[in-house]
Formats: sequence, structure tokens, C-alpha cells
Amino acid sequence: MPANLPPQYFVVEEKYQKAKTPEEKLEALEEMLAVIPKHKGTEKLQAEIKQKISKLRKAAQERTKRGKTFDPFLIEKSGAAQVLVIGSPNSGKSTFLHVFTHARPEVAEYPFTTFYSTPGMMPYEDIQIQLLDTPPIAEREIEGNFINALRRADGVLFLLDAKSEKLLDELETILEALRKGKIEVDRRKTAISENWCFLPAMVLINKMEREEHREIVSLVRELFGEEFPVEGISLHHLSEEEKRELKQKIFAMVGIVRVYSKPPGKPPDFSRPFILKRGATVRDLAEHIHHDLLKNLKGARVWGSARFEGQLVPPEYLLSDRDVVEIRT
Ligand SMILES: Nc1nc2c(ncn2[C@@H]2O[C@H](COP(=O)(O)OP(=O)(O)O)[C@@H](O)[C@H]2O)c(=O)[nH]1
Ligand SMILES: [Mg+2]
Repeated sequence: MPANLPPQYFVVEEKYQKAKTPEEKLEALEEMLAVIPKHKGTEKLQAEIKQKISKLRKAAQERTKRGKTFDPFLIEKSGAAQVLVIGSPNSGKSTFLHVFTHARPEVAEYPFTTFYSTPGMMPYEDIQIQLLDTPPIAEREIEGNFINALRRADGVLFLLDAKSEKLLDELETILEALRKGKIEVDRRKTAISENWCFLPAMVLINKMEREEHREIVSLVRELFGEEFPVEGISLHHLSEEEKRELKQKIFAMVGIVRVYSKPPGKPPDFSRPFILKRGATVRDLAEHIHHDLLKNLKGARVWGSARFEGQLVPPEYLLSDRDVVEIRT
């Protein structure tokens, strides 16, 4: 410790010693540097303080960078579609992922176990649909990152607990939270106004194990059946057949079609379907395969939905699920 340090120095040094947060430490160090007399005898001490300041500043920058970019809901899409599993606490969201994917989010008796999105892949025939487990929704408003994840998704499953006495309130809470996030789930509303996004949805009333639970499914279906499909399930007692049917409904919900390309004179490539939105045409497929194909596109030969096998169709031809298409240029 060099001699001739002024009393203020020791005051701020004590402040530094007592500082608990990096911000407080940084502030104290800056004060120390300000009060320290600038001469040869204190050069070493000055250098030490400067080094500490620069370390703390760097750490602070790292923290804000991470704070800004880290979004637990930002899960890169993979597979043919991304579907979010949302719902009230304890409704069986994590169980849903256990049953349909290899993901293993925590399943618990108590609510609020899942605080981040856990992705899992659900195999369906020759494709995979990505499912995301999410935190429970118990408020009429959900955080921005969560809303953005919903807006990016291709579909959403509302899980509800048939045993809950507040089931209708819980569904209303979810619907209200989505409306606040400008998300439309009513399938009748095709014309959506600006900033709103349409998200295909399905209600799954889980834990249907008793006769009286059928009534609640009928009631919800009566109230909301026009807006979105309503199904009763028991994740603990799903038969293979029920699983298959449910997967088929999820596939239908996300509104995608699979098409297989066929090079001229060669057999179709069934190994990798092209995934297109329902309503896609031969032109959309050509653009999807390679932008250059568009320029010289004349039409296609289609096997499957066409009136006869290998029929010549124009670029505006609407493709159906499982069509085999030979692009003609
Ligand atoms: N009786 C019954 N309990 C279920 C069913 N599905 C899930 N559970 C239970 O409900 C509780 C909450 O499930 P979990 O998947 O953690 O719900 P989450 O909070 O929505 O993720 C757990 O104890 C599950 O075992 C079901 O079909 N029937
Ligand atoms: Mg959970």
C-alpha cells in the first residue's frame, strides 16, 4: 500500500470491500480511481484498479448481451410443423410430450413444473411434427416471448383437466391471453385484420376417466366446437388406435400437405416429402424446390389427386397430401 493516500481513498475502499453486486463494486472502483493522487508512488495501485474496472465492465456487457438474446421460447423449428402444447397448470402438458415424443420434461403432481419450452419430435407416418411443452397459463396475459413463440407456431393444443371445476374459466383465460397477443384461433375467421395472426388450435380435455366427464366435453364442444375441434382424452389410458387418430387430427390441424417429386423417367422419391401449406400449387412446389424452376415452369404431371394418373396440369393446380409430382419445364 503506497504512502500518502488521502482519507477519502479509505472511505471508498471500504465501500468497495462491502459492495455486494458487480455494479456497486464498479462504482466504488471508479471513485477510488478518482480520489487516488496521480503520482509515481501510486502507479501500481492505479493500474490494479483500472484492471478490475475493465474486468467488471466486460462481465457487465456479457450479461446484458446474454440477457437480450436469451429467449427460452425461441426453439428452432424442425420437422414438418411446430405445435405448442399449452394449458392451465397440471393439465398434462408434460405428460403429452412423454406419450407422443422421446422428450422427457418433468411431470409432477404439483403445478408450475415447466418453466421453459422443451421440444420433442412426434413421428407421424413419414414425417415428424415438433411439439413444445410450455409454462402453464394461469393469467389473462402471457409474456411477450411466449406470445411470439405462439405467433411463430403452426398450431396449438389447449390441454385442460376434465377433473378441474374451473375448466371453462381456464379455457376463457387462455383465449383471452391469446386475444391480447393478437392471436386468432377461431377457424371461421378467415379474414384477419392487420397485426393479427391466425393459429390453428384444438382443445384436448385430458384425464377423461369417468362417465360424467363426457358431459364437460359435450358442453365445451357445444360452446366452442365451431371455433376449433374439441376432443376428450386420457393420456394415461390411450390405446394405440387413439394415439394414431389423435396424431392424424394434429396433422390435419396444422394444414400441411406432403408431396413427392418424381424426376422424368424415374421413380418417385418417397424418402423425403416436400412439406407445403394446404392450398399450395404446382408453382409453389417449383419455387420450393428451386427458384430457377419457376422461370421455365410449364406445369406438371400429377399422380394421386389428379383425375387420372400422370395427368398434365397447369402451374395453378392445387396439390393434395401425398401427390406425386413431375415438374415440367
Ligand atoms: N388421472 C390422470 N392423471 C393424469 C393424466 N395425464 C396426466 N396426469 C397427471 O397429472 C399431473 C400433471 O401432469 P403434467 O404432465 O406434469 O402437467 P403439466 O403441468 O400440464 O405439465 C401428473 O401427476 C400426471 O401424472 C391422465 O390422463 N389421467
Ligand atoms: Mg409441465
